[in-house]
Amino acid sequence: MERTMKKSPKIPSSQVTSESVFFMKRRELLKVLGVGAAGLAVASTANAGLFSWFSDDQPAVPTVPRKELTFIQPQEYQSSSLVLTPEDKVIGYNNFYEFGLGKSDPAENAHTLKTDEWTLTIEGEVNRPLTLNLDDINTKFPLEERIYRMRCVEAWSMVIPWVGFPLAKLLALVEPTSKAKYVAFETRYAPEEMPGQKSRYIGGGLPYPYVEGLRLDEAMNPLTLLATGVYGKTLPNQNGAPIRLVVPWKYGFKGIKSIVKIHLTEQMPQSTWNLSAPSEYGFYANVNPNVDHPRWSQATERFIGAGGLGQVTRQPTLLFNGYGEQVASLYQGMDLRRYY
Ligand SMILES: Nc1nc2c(c(=O)[nH]1)N[C@H]1C(S)=C(S)[C@@H](COP(=O)(O)O)O[C@H]1N2
Ligand SMILES: [Mo]
Repeated sequence: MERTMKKSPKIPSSQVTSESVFFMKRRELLKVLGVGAAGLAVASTANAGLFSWFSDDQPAVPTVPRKELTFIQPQEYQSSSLVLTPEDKVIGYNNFYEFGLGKSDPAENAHTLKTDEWTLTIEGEVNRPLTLNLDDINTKFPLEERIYRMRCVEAWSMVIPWVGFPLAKLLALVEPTSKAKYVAFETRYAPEEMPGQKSRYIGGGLPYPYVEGLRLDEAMNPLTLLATGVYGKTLPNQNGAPIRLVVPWKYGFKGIKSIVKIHLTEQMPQSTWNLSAPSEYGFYANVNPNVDHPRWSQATERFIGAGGLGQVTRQPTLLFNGYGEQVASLYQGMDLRRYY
């Protein structure tokens, strides 16, 4: 079989952290790394980069400027009934393991990712392979704002106003061949810019680059979005600049960030969380209140809204995250317990 994805050697699952368990405090982490209090002074010079990652007094975070976007607001994707998660939480509470495992790590650290030059290649089972540069990514497709629910497999959720374009429009340009059954995605691999790709302590021992996949019909569904912006501006790095996937009826880990490659294939592609813990994270990952994660219930979720820590809203999880009308037919006759 053709090998399309570059992968790190497989790490035994005993050494892999699972999405929600591994939250080491910086101090504990330094201990694990064998850096004692006395070692810190020395380490701070020798390992300035590493030390600044875990230092308790955070330096000022350089922010990458975000540009205002121009977009339409189709009525069907605006919602009067959904309460938006405030912008500071959408861009401050993230999962992006390439920059660390804590929820604030991506916002603090993702500025090291260079996004001023970028190429996105679409290849494989297509008649017209294509490489887009950053300008193409930002201007080739008319942008829409879409307010979507976002449900992380860790049982928290947000409502996010993305800006982007349907993946189907890009796929139409490259013309999938009759052999194309799946679409594989790959995040940029640049260990010098993404320290989690270099260190298991930072990146949780996942195989990198992060990869994901969809069935072709899922990829063609009108809800499936390539997002280039959020809250009216270009994406901050921590949310997956310059372009990331959004599949609102699936768990958040399907929404691969900072994509450089899209590869159409005949075979079901691999996906990072499935590779690291196959019994916990499936290929389909459809949001489903009736199929629990082996270690926690998926029946309810913690909505991240305007309130502080004391005002947590627990709400029922919705089948297909509330998008059943648009997507349930894709899974007709499939046992969703088996194909989790
Ligand atoms: N490359 C990459 N993409 C990723 C992740 C990651 O660690 N690396 N985390 C995923 C997970 S678990 C979630 S919940 C969403 C979070 O997206 P957000 O931070 O924009 O809310 O990104 C997904 N995409
Ligand atoms: Mo997630």
